[in-house]
Amino acid sequence: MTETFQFKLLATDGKARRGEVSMPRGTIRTPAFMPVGTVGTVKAMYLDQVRELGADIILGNTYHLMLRPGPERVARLGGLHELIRWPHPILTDSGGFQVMSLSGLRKLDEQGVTFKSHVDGALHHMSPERSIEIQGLLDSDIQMQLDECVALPASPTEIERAMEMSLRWAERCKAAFGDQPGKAMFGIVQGGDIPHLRVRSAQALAELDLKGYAIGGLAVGEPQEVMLDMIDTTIPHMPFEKPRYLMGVGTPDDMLKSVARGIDMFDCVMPTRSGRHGLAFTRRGRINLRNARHAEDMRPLDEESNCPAARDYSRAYLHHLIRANESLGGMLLTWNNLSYYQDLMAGIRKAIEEGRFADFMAETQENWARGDL
Ligand code: PRF
Repeated sequence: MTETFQFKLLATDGKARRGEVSMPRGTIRTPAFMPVGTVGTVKAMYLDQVRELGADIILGNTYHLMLRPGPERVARLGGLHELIRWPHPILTDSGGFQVMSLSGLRKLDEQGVTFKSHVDGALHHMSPERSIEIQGLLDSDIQMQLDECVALPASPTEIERAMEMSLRWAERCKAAFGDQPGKAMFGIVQGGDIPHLRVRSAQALAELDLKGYAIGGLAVGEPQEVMLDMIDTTIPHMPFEKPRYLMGVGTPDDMLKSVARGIDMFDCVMPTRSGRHGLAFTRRGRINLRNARHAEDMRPLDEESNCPAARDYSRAYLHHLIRANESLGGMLLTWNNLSYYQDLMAGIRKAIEEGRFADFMAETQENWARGDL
């Protein structure tokens, strides 16, 4: 642990990187997967479990927490870490993306975004400065700039306008954040699926000399190939010595392919949300526990896993729990999925350290392709 926010590269293997992001609340081993704890809970999990599975950091959402329980209240209660009993680092997303995907009415202009709460319908305004103020009240360790993420497909004019405004918002967020040595504010590269806009965004953000950088605006409706092309286009223009975070990604396959291109951090609702809906991620690919073929299958998901949810419970029971809409079904599958995601990241880190990332990636993909046990 350190007094100041730092990123150290420990090893590289091709473009893949093994590193450590250190800050007063702890060290994040990268490549890292950050479980999503939108409203101050990683749904269906105890945070002690989340920690035990190997998470060094979790994510929270400015949008949700500003509506309920409210940032000033969280601050009075001692901050988010204290409230939710997670003393390790927390990254908060700025709110722009969630406003786009969740709130009804919204108006977006240079000043910020006006939106209608999905909780009680009240009107709220969020400027870049207010987003940073809220993230400060939450006492977030890694704060994200306010940005505008455009869903694809979109017109070049629209993508460029949103990207340029996000750049101006990055400057305002940087000024609002000021000098906080133990924390970080990350910029977010936008630019949709247009290479020269991605380059422009990455270069302009690099000049702001922020402590880390995210790639946003991907996994928003485009094919995986386009996403990977945009990562390849963007990364050469991002500072080598700073952490790179691919927002809202992804599947295990997305993560392997992105690590191979130089990404250090990920977050995604996939393991948690799809777990609650009956989908299990395993060494041998995905298993949909809703499917009738599991109804009398007494085998566990994966007897070789060290996660009890994967090793000790029958598929027949998991199928029953999911079909009956029982909370334990979602709890067990979320546990299995987060365990799978964290084990995958641990495997990736070890492979990079040992200079065999390409082989690890090929073997992992072969196992998925072989299909269920
Ligand atoms: N911006 C922000 N959060 C995000 C995204 C973005 O573009 C994405 C896109 N995949 C996920 N979360 N602020």
